[in-house]
Amino acid sequence: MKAQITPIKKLSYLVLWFVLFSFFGHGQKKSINAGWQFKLDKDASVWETINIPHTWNLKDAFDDEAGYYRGIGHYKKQVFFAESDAAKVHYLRFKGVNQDAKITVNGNLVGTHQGGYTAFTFNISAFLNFGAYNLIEVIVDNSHNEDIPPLDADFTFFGGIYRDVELLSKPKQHLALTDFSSEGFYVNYPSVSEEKAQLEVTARIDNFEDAQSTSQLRLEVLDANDSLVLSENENFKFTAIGALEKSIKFSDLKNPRLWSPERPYLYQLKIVLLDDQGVVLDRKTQQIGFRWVSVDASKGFYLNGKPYKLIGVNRHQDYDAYANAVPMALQKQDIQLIKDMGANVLRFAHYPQAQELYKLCDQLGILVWTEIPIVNKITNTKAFFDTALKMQEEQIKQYYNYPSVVMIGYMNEIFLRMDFDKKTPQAEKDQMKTHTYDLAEQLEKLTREKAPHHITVMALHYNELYNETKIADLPMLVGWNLYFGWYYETIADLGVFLDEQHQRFPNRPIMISEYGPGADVRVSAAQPERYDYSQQYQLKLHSSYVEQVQARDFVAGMTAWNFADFASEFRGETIPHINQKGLVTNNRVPKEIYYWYQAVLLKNTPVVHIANYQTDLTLFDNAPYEMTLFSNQASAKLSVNNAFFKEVTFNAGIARVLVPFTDGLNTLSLETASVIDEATFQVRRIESLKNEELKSFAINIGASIDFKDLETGVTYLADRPYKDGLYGYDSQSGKCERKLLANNIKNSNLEAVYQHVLVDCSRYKVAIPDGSYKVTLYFVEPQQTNQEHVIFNLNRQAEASEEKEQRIFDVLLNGTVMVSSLNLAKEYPNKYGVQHSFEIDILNNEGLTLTLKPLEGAPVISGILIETL
Ligand code: GCB
Repeated sequence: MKAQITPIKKLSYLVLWFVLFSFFGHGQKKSINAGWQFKLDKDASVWETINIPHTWNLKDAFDDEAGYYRGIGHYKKQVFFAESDAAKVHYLRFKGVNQDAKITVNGNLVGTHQGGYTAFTFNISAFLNFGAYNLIEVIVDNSHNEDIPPLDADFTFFGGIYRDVELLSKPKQHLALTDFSSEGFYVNYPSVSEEKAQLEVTARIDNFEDAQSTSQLRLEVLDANDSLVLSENENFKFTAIGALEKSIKFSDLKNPRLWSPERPYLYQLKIVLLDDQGVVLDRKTQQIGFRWVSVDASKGFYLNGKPYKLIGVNRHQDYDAYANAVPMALQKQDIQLIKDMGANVLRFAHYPQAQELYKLCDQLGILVWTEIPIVNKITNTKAFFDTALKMQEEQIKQYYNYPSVVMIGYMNEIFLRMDFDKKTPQAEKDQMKTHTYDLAEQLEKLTREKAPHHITVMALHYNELYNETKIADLPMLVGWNLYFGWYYETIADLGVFLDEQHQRFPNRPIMISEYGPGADVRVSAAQPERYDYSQQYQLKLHSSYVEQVQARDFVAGMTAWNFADFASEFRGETIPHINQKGLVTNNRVPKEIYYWYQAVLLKNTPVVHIANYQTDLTLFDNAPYEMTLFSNQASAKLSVNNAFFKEVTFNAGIARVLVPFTDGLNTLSLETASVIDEATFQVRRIESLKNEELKSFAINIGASIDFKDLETGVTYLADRPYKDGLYGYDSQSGKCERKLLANNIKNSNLEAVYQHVLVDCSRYKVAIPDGSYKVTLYFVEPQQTNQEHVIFNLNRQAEASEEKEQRIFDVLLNGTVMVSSLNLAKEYPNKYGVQHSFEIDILNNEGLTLTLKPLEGAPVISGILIETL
């Protein structure tokens, strides 16, 4: 049966499908997620009932203590099998268990699996009792294991059975389930063009029947209207127990509708396995898409024969209150958010993620880079190499059929640890380079062999080691993870680096696989600068990166780090244990940058957005205030307090407008003929504190950022030198240096206040009017650290310094000693956020003067909160 089908034939086909699918049992798949018993190894005997997805690190990966439980957890469950099930073959499929799993059924070892991000399937038939309950036990271990990647990485290795568990029951002959836990068939597109597409399916069939029998594979391709466009039948004979592989070539499909992010046209492939009586033994449905991709060192990425700039994001799988055990509906929402942002590419980093998401990428039109988690370093053992290779084959076979998947990777920044390792002798490092190259070469070879129509990729960090070892020459496309203007150098140095690489390696296709600064929705900066976590700096960096990439045809594209803030237990940023480089927060609230991407990437949906960095604005003069607006339109109308203000024009999605705010509530609206965005701002204009009724006034001493504590509603304003009538440090009273700490502060959610310190400044003035106040001062000892030295944290040099100076000072308010001989290091052994509160009457128009009188070393302070009593 070939491509051309008449309407009558079509009808009879539909009837046949209906008959085949409705009347014959062809096996069953059900998830067995509910009601497992669980206990941690360390908590002796108490079993708790849980549902899967599950992780045991939900709390301890986010608490004040450094580290989280990495050890063994036990799961068990009873499952009933009827007498009639004895005729079938039964499999357990685990879609994700982090990271080492041992499965037993009725006390018998079924198998083990290493690696937390790929599925695995075991045939459990031999261990089952029919007409009875059967005990399934899983021992899971997320301890560090030198033989299982990842060894080390900037994300939390949550332990547990965190993806679905399925029970599959099949007739004796069925599409293989244990070929690296794939679906038992592989879809290839040997050649695709606008005129015609070739399609080939390789199916692997397992036979558990010890007899000769004839079978048939029936394959059909339906278009999006369910019309049959291709079909093939293949008869074959089983001769013995075992696996059989069949490759089925379809006749060419004329004028295929092509798949692309703009038009993700999908066909359905149906595969049915029948016995000689025509009884259905097994069936599968797979969405397929015809497209072809390539990369070129000077022209970048090509999709369906046309140059195509990839712009999108990376994604980690964890989510706020769920850690890595995230309901599927929420995960799918992520992919929709990524699409709605205008992204055309998604890098699932640093590990394969839930298969449902790849399917959604097929449907929504998002090109995918998938990779296995060999991150930062390797171990030179046979066990590590074997696990890595097996993991890659699992990834390839499990994710092979998604048309969205075009790039397959296997290493991320593999020389990062070596780069920061100052101890290991050079000779040893050189050997490690050779071993690492060796593993990369094996993985590259395996990938090209098993996935001959995909693009192989690898992500590198900013270091010459990749060029020097030539490891960067192995993959077909190199991704550079570049943090110019964040960890090092300036934003503009990105282009310099890209040009230099292109000049030195003119035949190597490259893209930017990661970039981005940390940002916090509570932080706002009038003068954004690196490390300040302001949303303004995030815009500055991202917008420049996009511009620099767009100006260079040879750069295939870019994927922002990261779609969402994600868990990294050892990090100490303004939100403890979180890497804050997301375009949305860890519970998926879009940061302003998300809307900017919409404004530059969305072509057909009009976008207008008023950047809402801060909704409470404290202004210290009468000048208009600069607002940032986003749109993908040429211009839009801005109204202030319901009156037309001006027509604004946009450049690269951005307009900056000076807005004359009035005191109190202000409403802005930005509109075009078809869309409108509105935002309200509470404005407090203070020209002299002396004239104000200050209910509360807070200062982020030593900081250039405003920080709004969302729990109390208090905004800690950026620091400044003292000016009559206002507040600030007296720059004559010492060096008055601003310093930034990179560490978690215990017992506080005010990291963005504590982490900024003003060092060596003895006098601080706040010109508050007469009255009775409660004054709270915030201190932290900058020399204390809670955690071991972390290479990803900022200011690593400063924090690594071993020299500790003694620091003792008196604290005075308007000349009265409130704390004498404050020695933070002595009183607070860890990095505690320390608050001291006092009540004080201000009289005679004297305002408030805070004196930090040094007794030994330089005094420090982080903030002040003044509240009217
Ligand atoms: C990188 C890593 C990624 C980190 C990121 C960062 O280059 O590939 O895992 O999370 O940098 O934020 O430092």
